[in-house]
Amino acid sequence: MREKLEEIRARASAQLSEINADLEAIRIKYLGKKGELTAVLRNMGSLSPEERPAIGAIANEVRTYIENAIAERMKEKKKDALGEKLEAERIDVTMPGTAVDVGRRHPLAKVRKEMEDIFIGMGFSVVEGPEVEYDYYNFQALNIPENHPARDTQDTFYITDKILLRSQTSPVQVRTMEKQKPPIRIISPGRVYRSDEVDATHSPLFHQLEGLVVDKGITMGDLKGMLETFAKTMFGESTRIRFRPHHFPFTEPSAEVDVSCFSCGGKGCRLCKNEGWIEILGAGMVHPNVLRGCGIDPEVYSGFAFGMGIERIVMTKYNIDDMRLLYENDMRFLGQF
Ligand code: 2U9
Repeated sequence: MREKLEEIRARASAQLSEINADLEAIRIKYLGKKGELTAVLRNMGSLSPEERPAIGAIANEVRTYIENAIAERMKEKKKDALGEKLEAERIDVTMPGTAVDVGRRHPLAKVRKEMEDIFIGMGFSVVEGPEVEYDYYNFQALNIPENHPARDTQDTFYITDKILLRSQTSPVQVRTMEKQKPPIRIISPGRVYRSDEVDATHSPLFHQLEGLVVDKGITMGDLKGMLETFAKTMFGESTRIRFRPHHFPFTEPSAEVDVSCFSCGGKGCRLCKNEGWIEILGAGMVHPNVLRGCGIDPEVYSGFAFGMGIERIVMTKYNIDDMRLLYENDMRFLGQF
């Protein structure tokens, strides 16, 4: 039996030293319930009482030997596996990386935010409102009754006789005046709609930013000073502004406002079409009819309002000659801003 045990130890040892030794199979083969060593131990009963302790000691020693050898090999295998993993996952930090496409704001959103920040800095609040509006808020409350010619230049999309897509963001100011007593100092940016054919300078959907200030003693001088500050912040410190008389139904007096060309400084160039000036917005003193209609007494309060197309500002600022580029979502174009 002694020889049998030694033979088992030698065989197990040889098998365990093979490179691809299946450790679990070896464990079962020798130490498992039906294993060879277990079988030997089970036969101990056939030995004489004198022989038993010595053989038992050897059997235990062989068991410990095999157990330790298996544990040892297991450790080695784990170490090898880790080494292989590290080798396989080795990173060459000198290889050029894969560039990640970083998103950015659309130029319309970027300029809108820039404009909002300038007005917020001057104490304005940003107010938004519905794009689907009542005829009343879009036209009548703005001193544009039925059959007024301004309804042609601001023709929009009708949902019913009385409900339409707003052609300007002015309804937001009307709603604010109805709800809130002066002082009022708000801007309302957002989408507006016009029944226009698409071309390089027109789109049935575009964006406006309008502003309104109502308080006691507001004058055209306040409007001019505020717009000058806006123009200098938006287009550069050396920018000047100029008012040209105009007519809007909702303001009186009204003006169209130009900024000195920020490309040539006013001398005349391609950007300003040799004018030296670029038209950027319309403005005026809020018409008394409009104030009265919103429950504000024009004998006590006065106000100014202005409106500008955000597309026009973006196109001027970045020298873009076709408005459609702003809506086509071509990354080759948008990636430049
Ligand atoms: C209220 C009273 C008056 C807003 C104004 C303009 C002048 C103007 C145009 C600019 C280019 C529209 O996008 S555009 O085509 N807007 O010229 N807008 S004054 O006047 C208001 C607004 C609200 C209650």
